[in-house]
Order: sequence, then structure tokens, then C-alpha cells
Amino acid sequence: MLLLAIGIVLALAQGVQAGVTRHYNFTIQSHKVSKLCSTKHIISVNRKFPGPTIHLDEGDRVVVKVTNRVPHNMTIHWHGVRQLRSAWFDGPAYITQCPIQPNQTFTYNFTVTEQRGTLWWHAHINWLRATVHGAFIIHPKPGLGYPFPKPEKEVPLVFSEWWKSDVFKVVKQALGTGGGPNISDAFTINGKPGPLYNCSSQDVFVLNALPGKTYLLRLVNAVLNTELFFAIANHTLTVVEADAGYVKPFNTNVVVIAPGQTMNLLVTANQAPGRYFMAAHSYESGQNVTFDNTTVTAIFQYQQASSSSPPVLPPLPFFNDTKPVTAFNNKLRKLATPEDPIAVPQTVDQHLFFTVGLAVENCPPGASNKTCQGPNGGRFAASVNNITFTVPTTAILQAHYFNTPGVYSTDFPFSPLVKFNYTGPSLKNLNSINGTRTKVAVLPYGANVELILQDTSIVTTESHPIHLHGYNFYVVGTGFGNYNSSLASTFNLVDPPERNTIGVPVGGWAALRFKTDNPGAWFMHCHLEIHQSWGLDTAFIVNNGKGPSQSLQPPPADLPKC
Ligand SMILES: *[C@@H]1O[C@H](CO)[C@@H](O)[C@H](O)[C@H]1NC(C)=O
Ligand SMILES: *[C@@H]1O[C@H](CO)[C@@H](O)[C@H](O)[C@H]1NC(C)=O
Ligand SMILES: *[C@@H]1O[C@H](CO)[C@@H](O)[C@H](O)[C@H]1NC(C)=O
Ligand SMILES: *[C@@H]1O[C@H](CO)[C@@H](O)[C@H](O)[C@H]1NC(C)=O
Ligand SMILES: *[C@@H]1O[C@H](CO)[C@@H](O)[C@H](O)[C@H]1NC(C)=O
Ligand SMILES: *[C@@H]1O[C@H](CO)[C@@H](O)[C@H](O)[C@H]1NC(C)=O
Ligand SMILES: *[C@@H]1O[C@H](CO)[C@@H](O)[C@H](O)[C@H]1NC(C)=O
Ligand SMILES: *[C@@H]1O[C@H](CO)[C@@H](O)[C@H](O)[C@H]1NC(C)=O
Ligand SMILES: *[C@@H]1O[C@H](CO)[C@@H](O)[C@H](O)[C@H]1NC(C)=O
Ligand SMILES: *[C@@H]1O[C@H](CO)[C@@H](O)[C@H](O)[C@H]1NC(C)=O
Ligand SMILES: *[C@@H]1O[C@H](CO)[C@@H](O)[C@H](O)[C@H]1NC(C)=O
Ligand SMILES: *[C@@H]1O[C@H](CO)[C@@H](O)[C@H](O)[C@H]1NC(C)=O
Ligand SMILES: [Cu+2]
Repeated sequence: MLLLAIGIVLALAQGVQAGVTRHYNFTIQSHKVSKLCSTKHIISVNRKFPGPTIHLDEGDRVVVKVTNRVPHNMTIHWHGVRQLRSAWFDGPAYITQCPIQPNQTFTYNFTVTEQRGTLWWHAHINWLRATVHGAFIIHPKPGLGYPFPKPEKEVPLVFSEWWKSDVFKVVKQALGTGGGPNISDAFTINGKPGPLYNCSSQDVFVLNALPGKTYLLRLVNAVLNTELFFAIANHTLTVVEADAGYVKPFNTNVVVIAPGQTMNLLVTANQAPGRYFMAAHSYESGQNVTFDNTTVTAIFQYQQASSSSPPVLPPLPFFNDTKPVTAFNNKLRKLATPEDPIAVPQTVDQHLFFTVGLAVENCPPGASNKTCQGPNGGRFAASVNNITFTVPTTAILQAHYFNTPGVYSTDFPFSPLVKFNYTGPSLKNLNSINGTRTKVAVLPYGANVELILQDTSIVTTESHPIHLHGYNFYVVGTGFGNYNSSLASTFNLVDPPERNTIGVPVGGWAALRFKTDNPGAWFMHCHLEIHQSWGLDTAFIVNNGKGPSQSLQPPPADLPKC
């Protein structure tokens, strides 16, 4: 017994060997939850909300057997994991795989290399990610530490959005009426809304802090439809990582995090012993958009603090205040040290210019006006380069690999066919939908791509958190108004942040660069769930390069069928 204990201690001291396999079982179940004076069934993994945290070391293999025990189709996406040559396990429904149908299983099986930090996993079908999500933590390789002092403790803070009603009803109603979705009733931190809501005084996440110690907070924004401001009363936050990429540490009082994004912060318990709120509320940049304006809280509680003292709330910027967002995002700089190298493409082989924004579909002839409650008696939609994406009924990756015709077309325009003043006066009267289509943009292997994402004012300008699957990109520039190529001279090609999700500035643009070193079919979409449903999506197909090391692996035998 003693020898065994010594053996375990030695094994821990030496660190687990890199390249081990981490096994998880995910059972998709429905379970009853009481929150905010009401009870409902939610769909979750292993009856946990948020779901289990995945832990691994860089270089490990992750094997997750997913068993679907609910009467809904399911897929799981490993958000931000590059899936080098293993696109089959990326997860977006009908892009890389057909869904795992009720009573079916599918085993996700992939390695995680050249990445470390906080990422997350979530369902990637029909708003199920509302309750099916969790943190995905990649620890540095054994023996390698952090580029900052080792924290006392590491604490995931997973933000999500809570409706008292069933989320299926919320999306069904929005898509049925053509109008905006009903707003949520609360946000939660690690599944708990905190005491500022009705019937929630005890339903709060508490971080117990020791005076003088430093904590690593691993933030995950799993919220569906709004970006967030976050702060801790009276405490300075040090940002050390964004989207699993180290950044040059900087201090801030407030953090901005969009759905899909993750961020690591250090906070030191250096204030008078007490109880301090960690709080978040919406950053909503769209005009005339109704949104959840409530405040979610958790408590940063010092060991000696009296539990009777009411915690103090931090000030948060006003909901539509873009200035602190710009200031925050402009501070993000990749660490870019010999241990954390950077590879920004310095030249460009392929220029892409994509408009992203909301749109209006004219009320279809003969349709009831009950189904046309969007702007100007039409229906809300969204588009990229004026294409409203239609999700196919066969997975694009399968169609690509097996040369199945008729699933998608390859003529996604590399720049808008109609040029206009993208951020000028609202174009509400323009029917901005050019049919709904499954068009993809095909890119060769090994190309240096520059992608300009340009917000539009067709309905309202708005910050869109655009997520690209299978890649990280360098954010080499952002700005307001319309992009033009003379702005390329202002790009940061030295230490731009490397991300997988970028909040394109409201009424502005973001310039991204990446190298097409990962073959497959890769979804790109707005991570505001309602915008994704409205078609603010597209996909890339990146062709194989030369030889097996530049080619997609064959599909797994248990890949679900449509
Ligand atoms: C997963 O489930 C299988 C079958 O029930 C079991 O044998 C295995 O130990 C489980 N693995 C983990 C990591 O829980
Ligand atoms: C799934 O399996 C359960 C138990 O075996 C069965 O009751 C249920 O009808 C099955 N559901 C479907 C959709 O096949
Ligand atoms: C996972 O993939 C590896 C490499 O292809 C393979 O050797 C292993 O058997 C797979 N494991 C499972 C559980 O499918
Ligand atoms: C703590 O923060 C609150 C709210 O911003 C502020 O009113 C108070 O003065 C701060 N206290 C200290 C000691 O800084
Ligand atoms: C917002 O609503 C007001 C009042 O209905 C309207 O005058 C204005 O044009 C709207 N703005 C946008 C950008 O839709
Ligand atoms: C939130 O919105 C509601 C409804 O529009 C409004 O009555 C309330 O004052 C707002 N609360 C805050 C904190 O802005
Ligand atoms: C922000 O909201 C306030 C109050 O709702 C409004 O008066 C103001 O015009 C908005 N600012 C912007 C930039 O939209
Ligand atoms: C919807 O259509 C009905 C029947 O055509 C009409 O009576 C009603 O006024 C319309 N409602 C709106 C809000 O336009
Ligand atoms: C685009 O619209 C904006 C806002 O109305 C205006 O200031 C700008 O001059 C316009 N740009 C062009 C090129 O027309
Ligand atoms: C989008 O396409 C539709 C249909 O072809 C066309 O009427 C509209 O002018 C286009 N809008 C834009 C902004 O390109
Ligand atoms: C609409 O789509 C059709 C077919 O793809 C294309 O020929 C046409 O140029 C598009 N129109 C606009 C305005 O984008
Ligand atoms: C589940 O997916 C299958 C395969 O794509 C599809 O035929 C079926 O209609 C889907 N079921 C639901 C409830 O969406
Ligand atoms: Cu969006």
C-alpha cells in the first residue's frame, strides 16, 4: 500500500508521459433542473450542467465515446481544437459529419498538438449547445510550465445563457415568426446565476481565495446570443491568454469576451479580506436589438471574510459602449517568444473579402404575416457575401471525400458581387437575400490567405463573433468603416493575437491571416446562435497537399450516416 502510494507520488512528480490517451464517456441525457423559481428538463452530458471538463496535456490523444440517449440528433464540436488532418472529428452537423441519432454512438478520437490553454466543447446542432458544453483544458507538455508564475489554483468560469422555457421552443418561434428570438431569463457562471435574480440567492458559484495568492481564471463564453463584459470588484485582472494562445500579459479592470472565445486571467487576492462580486453583462452593439440586460454574478470570497457582508459589484461598461471593447482588443498581442513562436504569413497568396451581416428576406408570396415579423414585414436572415447559407442534408466533408455531387457548389464568391457602402445608411428596403445556397470556397493546400471580414449595415451594424473551424488565424488589423487595401500598411505582422473567434468591430472590419495547412471541410460562422440559424455561415474546403502528411485521414468506421 505504502509502496503504491510512493509510486503514485513519483509518477505525479515526474509528470504523466506526453502522448497518452485520455478516455471519456459522454452520455447525452435529459435531466430535470430547478432554477429561478421554475423547473424544466435540459439535455446535458452525464447529467451535468455545465458538462464534464476535459483535461489533457499537449500531445495527448482524446477519445470520447458519445452515446445519445435523447430523442434528438446530436454532435459534439471541440471548439478551437485544430483537428490536424482529422476533420472527421470536428463535429458541426452536416459539415463534417451526419448527426449521432437517438440510441447511436460515435467515438471522437483525435490528438491535440501545438496548442495549450483553455478551449471548450459544445453541441453543434440546433441550439443544443445551450446546455451541452464544457471546458477543454490543454495543459502544457509535462515539464513545461506557464510563461507566468504558477497560480495557487486554476478555476474554470463557464458562462452560459438560461431560458425558463425550452430552447427548442425559442429557436422554433424565432424561425417560425421571422422575427427576433425571445431573450433569455438569465446568464449563469458554472451553471449558477448568482443572487441578483429571483429565487437564486443560494444558487451562486463561490471561489474561495487565500489572501495574497494568485488564481488562474479560465473563462469560456458559452452564451448563445450576446457578447459579455466581465469584471471583479476592486481587483485588477491580468490577461495572459486568449483562445489558447499566450498573449503579452496586460492589466485591465474589464474584459470583453464573445461567444466562442476563451480567455485566461490572473487575479491576486490583494484587497481587504471580503466578498467581491465577479460580474458579467451583455455587450450588445446592434441597434434596436432586444437583449438580456441582466447581470450574472459569482463571488470571489476571501478566507476570513464574514459571510454576512454583502459583496460589492464592479462597475461594468454600458451595454452598447464600444470604446472599452476596442481598447481591450487592441491590447491583445501574441506573446511571440522563442518558446511561443509566431508564424504570421508575411505575404498573401489568396485575398478574400467577405461581408458579414444581417439581412431581410421579403415575405414570401402568399405567406401569412404571422411568419413575417422581421424588419419591414419581411423575415430576418443573415448572409456572407450576400449568400444565406443553407445547411445540406449530407455532410459536406463526406461529399467532398467520396466525390458525391449535388451536396454543395464551389462558387462561393471571394469578394462581394455587388459593391456598396457596406457601413453606410441602413439599406433596409433592399431584399438582400440571393436565394439560400450551400456554397463553399475551395482553397489549395499551403496558401497564405488574407481574409477581410466586413460588417454591413443592411439591417443594423453589429459586432459579429466569427468563428473559423480547423484553424487559428492572426488578427493583423481591425478598424471602423469600410476596409480598403491602403489600410494593409497598418497591419501588425509582428505580434498579432492568434485566435479562433474574432468579434468583427460593429460597423467595421477585421483582417485575418492564416496558412491553409489543414485539409478538410471547415465551417465558418457567426457564434451568435440566432445569426448562425439565420445563415451567417459559410464553409471552406481545403484540398490535400502532397503525401499523407498533408492529406486528410480516411474516415472512421463508425462515422454516422445520414
Ligand atoms: C466508459 O464506459 C465503458 C463501458 O461502460 C467502461 O468500460 C469504461 O470504463 C468507461 N470509461 C471511462 C473513462 O469512464
Ligand atoms: C432507444 O432505446 C430505448 C431503450 O432501448 C428505446 O426505448 C427507445 O425507443 C429507443 N429510441 C429510438 C429512437 O430508437
Ligand atoms: C483512435 O485512433 C487511433 C489512431 O488512428 C487508433 O489507433 C485507436 O485504435 C483509436 N481508438 C479508438 C478507441 O477508436
Ligand atoms: C471597490 O469598488 C467599489 C465599486 O466600484 C467602489 O465603490 C469602492 O470604492 C472600491 N473600494 C476600494 C477599497 O477600492
Ligand atoms: C431603430 O428604431 C427607431 C425607432 O423605431 C428607428 O427610427 C430607427 O431607424 C431604428 N434604427 C435602426 C438602425 O434600425
Ligand atoms: C432592462 O430592460 C428592461 C426592459 O426593456 C428595462 O425595463 C430595464 O430597465 C433594463 N434594465 C437595465 C439594468 O438596463
Ligand atoms: C446606446 O444606448 C443608448 C440608450 O439605449 C442610446 O441612447 C445610444 O444612442 C446608444 N449608443 C449607440 C452608439 O448605439
Ligand atoms: C396581417 O394580415 C391580416 C390579413 O391579411 C391583416 O388583417 C392584418 O392587419 C395583418 N397584420 C399586420 C400586422 O400587418
Ligand atoms: C458611406 O456612408 C457613410 C455614412 O453615411 C458616409 O459617411 C460615407 O461617406 C459613405 N462612403 C461612401 C464611399 O459613400
Ligand atoms: C443580393 O442578391 C439579391 C438577389 O440577387 C440582390 O437583389 C441584392 O441586390 C443583392 N444584395 C447585395 C447587398 O449584394
Ligand atoms: C445571385 O446568384 C446568382 C446565382 O448564383 C448569380 O448569378 C448572381 O450574380 C447573384 N446576384 C447577386 C446580386 O449577387
Ligand atoms: C436526424 O438526422 C437524420 C440524418 O440526417 C435525419 O434523417 C433526421 O430527420 C434527423 N432527425 C431529426 C429529429 O432532426
Ligand atoms: Cu452575428
